[in-house]
Amino acid sequence: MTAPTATFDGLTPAPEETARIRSLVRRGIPGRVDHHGPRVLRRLAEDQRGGPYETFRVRPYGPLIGAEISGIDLREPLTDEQFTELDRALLEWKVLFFRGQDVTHEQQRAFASRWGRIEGHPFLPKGTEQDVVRLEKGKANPGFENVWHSDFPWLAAPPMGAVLRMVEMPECGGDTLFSDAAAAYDNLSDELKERIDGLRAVNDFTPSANYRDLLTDEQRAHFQKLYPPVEHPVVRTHPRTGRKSLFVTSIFTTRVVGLPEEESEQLLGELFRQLEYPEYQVRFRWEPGSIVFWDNRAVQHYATSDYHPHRRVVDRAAIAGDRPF
Ligand SMILES: O=C(O)CCC(=O)C(=O)O
Ligand SMILES: [Fe+2]
Repeated sequence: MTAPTATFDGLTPAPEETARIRSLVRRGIPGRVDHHGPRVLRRLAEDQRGGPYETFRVRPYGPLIGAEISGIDLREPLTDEQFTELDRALLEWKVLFFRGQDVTHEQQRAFASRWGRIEGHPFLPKGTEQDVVRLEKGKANPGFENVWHSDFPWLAAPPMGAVLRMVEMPECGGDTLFSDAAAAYDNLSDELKERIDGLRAVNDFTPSANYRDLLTDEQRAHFQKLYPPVEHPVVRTHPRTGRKSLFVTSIFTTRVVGLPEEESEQLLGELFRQLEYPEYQVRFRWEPGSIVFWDNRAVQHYATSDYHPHRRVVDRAAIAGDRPF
């Protein structure tokens, strides 16, 4: 057998065509794979301690992100030892899953409050009754959180995390996915890391609210005054672990400060895409009694909207956070 040559079948691309495709791929053309093979999957910062844990069991769902915690009853107040270890587990795994927890609204609030003040939804009136917010989906109100995002990056100080409790499940579907934004950063080329170092971007709720028709014109104007567009770093540093992570969100980040529009769009597009690699993700399949606690400084999430017209109801306690740096 002789080896096939470039002209043998008329299909093998000429070397210059191969070079053209390679260069398109390197520059990140949507839909073309830009890198395959091993990825950098660092779960911990160099000086950060992971397990072992003594007050509960940990079952990782993958090597990088997401672990199920068992042997702990969330109806009871956490002991200091449990709190300290859960806090460490959250930093290690970025999202914690609990199953079979038959907790009340109050117990959910008490659990989340160990990490800080509970914040209601910025669009709802303030008041303790509404601190734990109910997200109710059904026939007339399909799920729309099916876009990669972190919560409220358009606030000056977005929440540090959220505790979400399943209240009413569709028969199937309605999974929630989480992506490790530090892994998304770690895997950028050195060239790209250098390019985005120190850049800031504008974050604004308006595009998503416009898109969803969530607010009347009057309400939108009111909230725009209350929550004007805010600048945050494109790469944020986790205040507890020191890890750097990508902090741009396709529905909320409108532009990179100081770049012409086209360049800003191209750069943001490339960054948004980084969160989509399955190696950085975990997908949670809910059950009745499931509770999920995520670190909003470390992950982005995506709630699948595949169960319409069925009902799906969750209660969410968001925990106050600091200004990203
Ligand atoms: O319903 C979910 O699984 C998550 C929805 C969401 O994006 C959120 O609660 O922040
Ligand atoms: Fe969310």
